[in-house]
This record gives sequence, C-alpha cells and structure tokens, in this order.
Amino acid sequence: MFSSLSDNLDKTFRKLRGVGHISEKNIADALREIRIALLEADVEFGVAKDFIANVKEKAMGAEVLKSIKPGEQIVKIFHDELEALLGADQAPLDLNPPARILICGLNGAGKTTTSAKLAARLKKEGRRPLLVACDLYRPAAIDQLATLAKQIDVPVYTPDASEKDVVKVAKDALAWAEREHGTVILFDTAGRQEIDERLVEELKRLHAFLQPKETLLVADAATGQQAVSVAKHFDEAVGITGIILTKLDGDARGGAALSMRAVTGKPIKFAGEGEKLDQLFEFHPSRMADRILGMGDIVGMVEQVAGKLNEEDAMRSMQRMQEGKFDFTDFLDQMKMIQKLGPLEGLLGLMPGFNKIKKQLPSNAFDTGKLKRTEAIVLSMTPDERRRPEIIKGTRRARIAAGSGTTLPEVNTLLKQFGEMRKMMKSPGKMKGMMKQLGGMGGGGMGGLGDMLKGLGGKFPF
Ligand SMILES: Nc1nc2c(ncn2[C@@H]2O[C@H](COP(=O)(O)OP(=O)(O)O)[C@@H](O)[C@H]2O)c(=O)[nH]1
Ligand SMILES: [Mg+2]
Repeated sequence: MFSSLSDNLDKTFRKLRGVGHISEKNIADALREIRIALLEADVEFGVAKDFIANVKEKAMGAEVLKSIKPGEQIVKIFHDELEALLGADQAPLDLNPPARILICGLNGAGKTTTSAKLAARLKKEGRRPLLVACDLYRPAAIDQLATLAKQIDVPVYTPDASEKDVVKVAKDALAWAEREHGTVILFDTAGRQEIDERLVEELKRLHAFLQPKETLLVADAATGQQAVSVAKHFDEAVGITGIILTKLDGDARGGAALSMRAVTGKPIKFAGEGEKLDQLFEFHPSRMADRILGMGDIVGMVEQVAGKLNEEDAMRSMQRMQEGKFDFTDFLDQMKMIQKLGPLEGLLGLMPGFNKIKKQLPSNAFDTGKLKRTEAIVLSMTPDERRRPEIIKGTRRARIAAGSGTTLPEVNTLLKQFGEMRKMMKSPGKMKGMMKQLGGMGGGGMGGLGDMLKGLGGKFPF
C-alpha cells in the first residue's frame, strides 16, 4: 500500500531539500508534482485539490524558521496537512453501555473477518464481546462467523437458517446477550456486490431497532474511488460513526484511505492488514502520514514486535552483535523470532525507507520455503560449527548440505552472506547509528531485531 505514492513524494521532497533558497517557483513545482502523485494514487479529485490549496497557503504564509532548512519546513507542513486529512487524532470506539456495534459494508469488504478481529481486540482489552450473525442471505456466512468466533473463543449467536427477519434475529440475540452477560455486542450484517435498496432498507430497520452507539463501515482499501462513494451512500442511509479500512496489506494505491475521511467527515478507526485475526490495528493518522512519507511507522512496528518478542532475548542478541560474537546459534534464535512475527514483508513495510530496500532484495527474499531451508542448514551444523563458522570448510560443507537436504551452493551462499553480515555488525559506525535509533524509539527499545534488519539493508542472508 502507498508504495508508489511514497516513492513519488520522496522524489519531490528530495529535490526540495536540495535547494538552499526556496522560491515561489520551487514551491509551485513541488505542489504540482504532489498533486499528480495524489491523483495517481487514486485520491479523490476534490480532496487532492483542497489539500494542495491548504499546503500552498501554509507554505506561502509560513515564517521561515532559521533552525531548519526551508525544504524540510515544507515537508513538515505537508506531513501535518496529511495528518489532518487522515483525521488528526485516533478516534476511539464509544463503548458506553449498552455497547452495540453494527458492522456494515459491501460483500467481500471483510465485514465478517473484521467483526471477529474486533471482538478479539475487545476481548484482549478485558471486555466480554459477543458476536451476532445477521447475514441471513447466505447460510455459509453464519457458519463463517461461528468458525471465526470459535478460533478466538468468543460466544456467537447463530440464527436458524430458516429465519428471514433480521430485526427478529437482533431481538432474540439481545435476550441471549443478556443471559451471556456480554459487555459489547457486535452485529455482522449482510452485504451486496453493490448497494441496493433492499439492503439499505434492511440495514435501516436493523439500525433503528438496535440504536447502536457505533455503526462501522468496513471498506476494502483496494477498491479505490468506489469505496469512497459507497461510504457516502452508507452514511446517508444509516449514519456511520466510523470506518474500518481493510486489506491495507495489499498493493492498492491507497487513494481511498486518503479520501475517505475528507469525503465522509467520519474517522477511520481501525485498519485491517492481513487475514489473521490479530491483524487489526488502531488507525493513527500521524503514523500513517509518517508511513506515506517513507518515515516508517516505527511506533506501530515497535508495538507489533513488542507484543510477540521476548525483549530480553532481543537485547541479548543485540549485545552479542555489538561484541562481534554473533554466531549461528544467535542467528537461529533470530530466525525463530522472525517466524513468530508473521509475514516479514508486512513488518518490514513499516520501516523507514523500506520501499527502496525492497526493490534491491531478491524476489524470493520473503519466501518462507527459503527460510525453512536456511534453518535446516543451520540445524545440520554441530554446536561447535555454529559457534565458529570459520571452521566450516570443504568436507563439513558437503556434510551439512547432505544432512539438511540442501545443496552445496546453498550452504556456500549462506556462509558467505553470514560472514558479510557479521563484518557489518562489527563495524562500529554502523552499530552506533543503530543504537542511536534504538534510543530514539523510547521505552528502552525492543532490542536487536528491528535494528538488525534495518542495519542489514539489502543483505538478508535468507
Ligand atoms: N489480505 C487481507 N485480506 C482480508 C482482510 N480482511 C478480510 N480479508 C479477506 O477478505 C475476504 C472476504 O472477507 P469477509 O470477512 O468474508 O467479507 P464480508 O463479505 O464483508 O463479510 C476473506 O478471504 C478475508 O480473509 C485484510 O485486512 N487483509
Ligand atoms: Mg460476511
């Protein structure tokens, strides 16, 4: 998501930063490029136009600060406007009792998945969420929600397949919820390929009956402009209170995400970034702006990583890297951590400048099969070999290749890359830079992994 927009903005801003004195012409040129970049990213025309006008006004009116370069000042103005466009502050859910959340949207947008993801989040926060299946058109939809609910261990109300009245279902579900002592109830509704009157009527009736505190529209970020008009339509029909964008992990151009808030005036509250049930994140405009500007969503990454990693382990391998003692045992530990984190590509996408690094990586860099083969090679080494990779010469290499079911060239490549990686870790300049970054991340940092990856740049040995 956003990768070509990020690249284009990066080009423009690099030019701006390069000039010592900024003229009106510099600004005008940059704004023109930015406008094109936004439109290419599928940002709604009116939104792009207003956005550029705002940036222009601020850039022209800004008092030139002596302490920073003029180009950087404009980047900052742009960043702040982008943040405002995305909604300024993170918008929390209204969960005051009776907390009812109505989930709506088109077919395939991700309503059912997102209902479960949201329930999982709420449960983690210590609430007692309940799920209610209100998609009565497809029996499979009820089963789908029931299956997901089971995975996250959240009670689910599933109506009889013969039931056709959604308000009746909601009424029965509320009585059930009372008995279940739920503190927040999520209603997953039916969608259509397109908005049609019957769908809207049904949703209106359900909405009028439930009077939900939150009516969340689930919108697929990959659908671009269409998602924006759908949002408007739903909002006019039932009055949505917020938006959940899904499939931000895809390669959509991102325009919908940027236009949604401005067009509907409703906040984007969460973002889905994968099919797994823990891949729903709070939408933070400021972090998203950083990410679009290629600054990376460092805070998001730290949160994501911190939830899954053992900080002590991470710190220990960081320490070993610094001391130049990093060996294949540490490497194996790191690989295990990486596998725990889930898709590496998604995680790395949050890092500053990753779009550029990504292009330099071999196309199979994120191939989990390759990761497994690398692991097999390391596992076929003796403890001594893992500690002292320099002793792994000819016959040992052949033995490792045979033992791991890989080939000699694969073993050679891994050893070579590992050697290079080690050399880089020992280079004091590089490590110092990494440590500084770590300090800047606050909270003592999460340890070696993120920094190791960053420091490695294009040199992943796996
Ligand atoms: N990659 C990705 N896939 C998603 C995401 N959210 C939902 N999906 C997938 O999109 C498809 C449709 O989702 P579903 O919840 O059934 O949509 P519904 O028809 O709106 O209820 C399923 O295959 C989901 O796994 C997301 O954030 N990222
Ligand atoms: Mg569904």
